[in-house]
Amino acid sequence: MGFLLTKMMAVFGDREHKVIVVGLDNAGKTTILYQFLTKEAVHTSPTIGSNVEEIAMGNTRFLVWDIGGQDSLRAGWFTYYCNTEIVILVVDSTDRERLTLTKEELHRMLAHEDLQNAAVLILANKQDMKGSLTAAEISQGLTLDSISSHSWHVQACCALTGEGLPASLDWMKSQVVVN
Ligand code: G3D
Repeated sequence: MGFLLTKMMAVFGDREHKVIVVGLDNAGKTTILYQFLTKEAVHTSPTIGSNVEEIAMGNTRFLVWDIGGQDSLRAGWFTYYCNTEIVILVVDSTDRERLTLTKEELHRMLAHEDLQNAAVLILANKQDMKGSLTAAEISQGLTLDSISSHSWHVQACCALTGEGLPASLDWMKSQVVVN
């Protein structure tokens, strides 16, 4: 009976998938979430909390937590990890100086046991800006190739226009369907 119920819930998508959006301050987290809500997906409920939104793509529903990226808030990221299926790491592709700091935060995060089964989507944001690093350069800077413990994907995007975001959502959907 339990199995049947689980199977039915999977078929009808009657389950929310927890997503956390992380990244340093000014990376574009809030702008990306806003794009998701207004253009790429259906906003199914008004703001649940100051930083939680539910978005839906067909039968797939994501509960998205936008976590602040300032120094004082980064220490508390781990409190959001439990049951997270997807981590979206937003990177300001023009911020070369802080790429190493982003790399350290990413690898620290992935070492946390509560994120053992989470997939990671790295958004190389602000591609519209002159001199921005490409997705391949961001990938190299974050040493993504060294990550074998988690499913990951890097996507170039521009939060202002929404470019790259539909592909991101498709990847997110593929991850929760797989799991
Ligand atoms: P955060 O939530 O990660 O702190 P925000 O970041 O979403 O508040 O974005 C920080 C600033 O970057 C904002 O500018 C926002 O408009 C800008 N931004 C976000 N994404 C992009 C992008 O893809 N391209 C460009 N050119 N700018 C972007 P302001 O001026 O409001 O501080």
